[in-house]
Amino acid sequence: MTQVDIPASVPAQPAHHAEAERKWTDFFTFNSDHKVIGIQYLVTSFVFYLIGGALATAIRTELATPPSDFVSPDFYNGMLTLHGTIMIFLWVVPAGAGLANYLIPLMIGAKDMAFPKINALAFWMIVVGGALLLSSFWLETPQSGWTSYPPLSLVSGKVGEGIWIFSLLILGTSSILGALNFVVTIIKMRVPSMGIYQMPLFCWSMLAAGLLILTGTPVLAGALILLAFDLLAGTAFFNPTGGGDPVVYQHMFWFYSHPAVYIMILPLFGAISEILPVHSRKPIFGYRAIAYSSMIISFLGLIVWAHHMFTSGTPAWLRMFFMIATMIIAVPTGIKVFGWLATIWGGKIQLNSAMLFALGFIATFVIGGITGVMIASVPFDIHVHDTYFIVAHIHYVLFGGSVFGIYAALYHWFPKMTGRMMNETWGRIHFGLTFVGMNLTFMPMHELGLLGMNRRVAMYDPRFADLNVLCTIGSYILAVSTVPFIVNALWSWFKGKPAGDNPWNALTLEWQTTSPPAIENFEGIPVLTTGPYDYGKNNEALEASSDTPVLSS
Ligand code: HEM
Ligand SMILES: [Cu+2]
Repeated sequence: MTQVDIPASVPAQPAHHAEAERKWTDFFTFNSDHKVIGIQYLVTSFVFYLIGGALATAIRTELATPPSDFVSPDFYNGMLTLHGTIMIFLWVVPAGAGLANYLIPLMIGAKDMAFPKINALAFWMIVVGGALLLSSFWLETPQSGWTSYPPLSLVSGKVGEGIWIFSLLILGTSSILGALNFVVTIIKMRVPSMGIYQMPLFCWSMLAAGLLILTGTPVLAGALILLAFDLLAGTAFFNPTGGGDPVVYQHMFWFYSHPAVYIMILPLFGAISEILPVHSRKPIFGYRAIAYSSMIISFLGLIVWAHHMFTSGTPAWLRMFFMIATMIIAVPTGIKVFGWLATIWGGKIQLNSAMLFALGFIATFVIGGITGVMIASVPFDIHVHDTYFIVAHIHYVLFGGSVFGIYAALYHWFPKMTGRMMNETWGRIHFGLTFVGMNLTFMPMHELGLLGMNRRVAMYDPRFADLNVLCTIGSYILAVSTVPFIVNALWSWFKGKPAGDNPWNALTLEWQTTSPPAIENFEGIPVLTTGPYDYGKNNEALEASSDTPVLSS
């Protein structure tokens, strides 16, 4: 990164210290401060993670033995549908939005998001959509999985399916409103001294994710509205008994839902790009390559959806196109991974909890990426389609790529958000249990899939029993692993060691204000005096003391 010239005169701004301190009750109101909203998103999505995780544990308990004996088959389908839906739409996507809300204005030196009220609205829509979805437990559970393919979804119960559709429409709208805010804020509200190439990589990845949300989500909304008409008004867009085409639904659904994996992972790619340089005290390797690769991933992500439909009667020539396009995504992703490895290579690595989770993120995500290239290959996919190999792949990508990344980000930015440090010993225990539990749960599923165990089943052939026991033990370890995190987070929030403003000696702007930041973030307009990743470059003093100011106000 190059040094940025300091403008000769900076307009004076009144100080904001006079404003009142934050009250805990603020978190239960329609508050438009992006920091409150960020924490609201993070806490709410974590609660949904616990609910989705409890369902996963129940699913694995059913699958511990071959017969279907723990819950009724209908309830099993309901749990499966809700587990997938909650994990994706109420945990990973909103957790990314929470990080973005908290960090973007701080990282670019802005006072708030571009549209603060819309921002608050987007958050509260998550609560409404989530509550609506959970109400299905008391009314009727949706039965047709998180993909809700017709014709099954048109015959498996109007109430449950209707709840599922409307809750997803609310969550999708929330996501669009959030993305609008991220994109406009990043483009319009950077401090004058921050050019697009002085922007932290997290902002680049949110720009890419935001554009993807704005392109893909309306198509999902279209599919859901048409599905609602078929379900409730007797039209036949997708209903084959009336002449509709169910495959059109699959196209529309995956046009959103394939990019959705990048919507989930891009924010965490960004977070990892922030965390690695700080905790290895080295500049990021290949800033522009990592920034552009986010944009390329987001474009390619939009043109590969039909790899989910290799077995839905897709003609061979079209399969070739989608196979090659899918495999090409491995290139920009590989650029990121090699950039990260080159960043930590030879660095002064601090193996704290944030860094452990970041390294766990890379390790597990790479495994999911490799199985991704395998199933992108048409002949292999035809063999493992709808088996546990796919379940293993989804979870390596989404657990490895999302959950590890979210935890890494929470440990890294917790001191900024609360002004206190988290306990490292408990953090390491949390990491160890999560890493072992995750691999024990999902690694055997690769073999189960190759042996031919179907996904989405409550009972199976007894020859699969041993491997399933391993998966179930792993899932119990995962359930237990959240306990040290919850205890640590709550305890540290109130009683943890005070963190100071910049405990990691980081260079990005969010660390150059108080922890937690004042209501309008900075006193005056911050001015950049160093690039975001200039560790060990022209500021030796920074390495020595945490209080060296790197910006003036
Ligand atoms: C907490 C640990 C987790 C466990 C033990 C777990 C376990 C499972 C199991 C057993 C299934 C059923 C597979 C089947 O029978 O078809 C499943 C499905 C699914 N899981 Fe998880 N899961 C976990 C976390 C997650 C996370 C974090 C995500 C996403 C962010 C996720 C996303 C999904 C999705 C989308 C499906 C549906 C797959 C399908 O449609 O076949 N899971 N999970
Ligand atoms: Cu896909």
